[in-house]
Amino acid sequence: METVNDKRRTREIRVVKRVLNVNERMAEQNRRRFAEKGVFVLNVMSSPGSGKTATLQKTLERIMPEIKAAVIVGDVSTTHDADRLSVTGAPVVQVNTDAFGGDCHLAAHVIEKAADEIDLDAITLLIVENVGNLVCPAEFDIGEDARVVVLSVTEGEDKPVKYPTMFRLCDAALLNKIDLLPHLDYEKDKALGYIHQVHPGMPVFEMSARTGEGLDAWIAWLKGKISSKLKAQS
Ligand SMILES: Nc1nc2c(ncn2[C@@H]2O[C@H](COP(=O)(O)OP(=O)(O)O)[C@@H](O)[C@H]2O)c(=O)[nH]1
Ligand SMILES: [Mg+2]
Repeated sequence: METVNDKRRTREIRVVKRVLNVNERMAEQNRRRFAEKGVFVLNVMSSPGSGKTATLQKTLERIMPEIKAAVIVGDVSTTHDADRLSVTGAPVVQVNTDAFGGDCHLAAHVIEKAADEIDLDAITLLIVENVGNLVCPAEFDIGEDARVVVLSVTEGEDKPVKYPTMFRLCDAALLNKIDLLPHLDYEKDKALGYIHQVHPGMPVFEMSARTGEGLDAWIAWLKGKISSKLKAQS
């Protein structure tokens, strides 16, 4: 027998599915648009404070101007991250989700509008710094070519198993703030074990956005991804 609660649950599931279907269609449209323009899109996700902006600052400093890049950055409010990223010289569009209900993620239609503010003919890499959250952003395809999750050593070892969807769907993980390891009782091997339990074989780049350690391997991986997409298209 279906209870009132069961009916309510069914209705909620249908609504969620509908929202996600609409998002998937929009994401495919974005993907076609970016492919036509020869733009590689990287979706960077993590919990707040793990070092997305710091990592992107250092990454942009190293890859530009060889790779022409732009950034869309999402936060509930403020333009702090856009201010920090603009210093690199890359065009930056800040999205504040408090204008539409304080969403904890960037949906595909938001990326479509934000991309209108960028000259896609002038770039080969569009980086999206998603809203800080290990749950919602993983659910929303935005039309990206690669997804990475930043995980810092100050967050504890078990986040990959607590938030497995994020780690399952990402193509690589950046284990950030390794400069702090001497001051912590963080068990790095335990964290790596959890990551690979959820996503066997996932590339993990141990790095510090503060000292620059480990950035070369991450950047080589990113450049490899960009050139395989561009080669496959030409
Ligand atoms: N010690 C250390 N601090 C870092 C590192 N990366 C980021 N931080 C600091 O962590 C805080 C949050 O970084 P931010 O880039 O704003 O994180 P986001 O919220 O993920 O974009 C800032 O105070 C950064 O300076 C790192 O590799 N080592
Ligand atoms: Mg940030």
